[in-house]
Amino acid sequence: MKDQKILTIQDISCVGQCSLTVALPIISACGVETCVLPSAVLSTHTGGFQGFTFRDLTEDMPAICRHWKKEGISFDAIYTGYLGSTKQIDYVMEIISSVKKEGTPVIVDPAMADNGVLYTGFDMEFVDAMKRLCANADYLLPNVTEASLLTGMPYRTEYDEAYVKELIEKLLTLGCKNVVLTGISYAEGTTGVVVCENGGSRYYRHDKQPNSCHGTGDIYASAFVGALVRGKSAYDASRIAADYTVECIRETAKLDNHWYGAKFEPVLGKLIEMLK
Ligand code: PXL
Repeated sequence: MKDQKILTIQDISCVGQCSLTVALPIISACGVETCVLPSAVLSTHTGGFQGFTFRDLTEDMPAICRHWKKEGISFDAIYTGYLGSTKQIDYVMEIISSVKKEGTPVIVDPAMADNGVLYTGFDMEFVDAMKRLCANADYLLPNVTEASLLTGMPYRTEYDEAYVKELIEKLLTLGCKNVVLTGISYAEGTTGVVVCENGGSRYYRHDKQPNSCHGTGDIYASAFVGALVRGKSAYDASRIAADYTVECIRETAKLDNHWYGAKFEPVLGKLIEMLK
């Protein structure tokens, strides 16, 4: 295996099975050294807990980056997720350009919304800043809500291939190179991902689980990044990430009331198998 290390930039939600507490174990399980730049520290995630704490780490970022530059540190992939502030997005773009090498893929999960609404604490100014970050993405991984916010298209729960095609075309005009659009369902009982790579588009469909879980976007993006860095094509990485996410949702459904996240831990072994 090549000696590769990646950088992921997203928050630490101390409790909640999302962002860094998901990305670190999943990407590490893929056999890839995972370095982190925490964007914020929260007591829990913002999706259903009341009164969470939020420590914004925006102003720590420039000094961290200066130190890495002094040490000559660079990364083989950079993956951004939930970011803490609009100003932070500008810092993140500077960090990306200073620590990437030639050929380092940049994966952007514009983690800011789901089910038609922005997460607590975000506004349209944040969305506009996220559009600028998207221009730096080799792979952009939005769900339909995020794609509609980024493109200005109406959010729909029922749609056809023409709507999805237009979403992707408009996402590409932001300047990203490739798009993996998640949670695309054309028929009851199935869902999937549309992978648009190098101008070509393919759909990977799988069973839709009756339950849904918080944090599956982070599970998906982390498994995608791990598989991509392990040398899989974007389509194969998308497929593996989708199959693994389904396993996590199934595992969660075995429990009565695990509402705040998905049980990704017991099925990490399956992800490792999928990479073989
Ligand atoms: O899973 C995305 C996510 C990450 N981080 C925080 C969140 C959320 C979604 O709600 O609140 C803090």
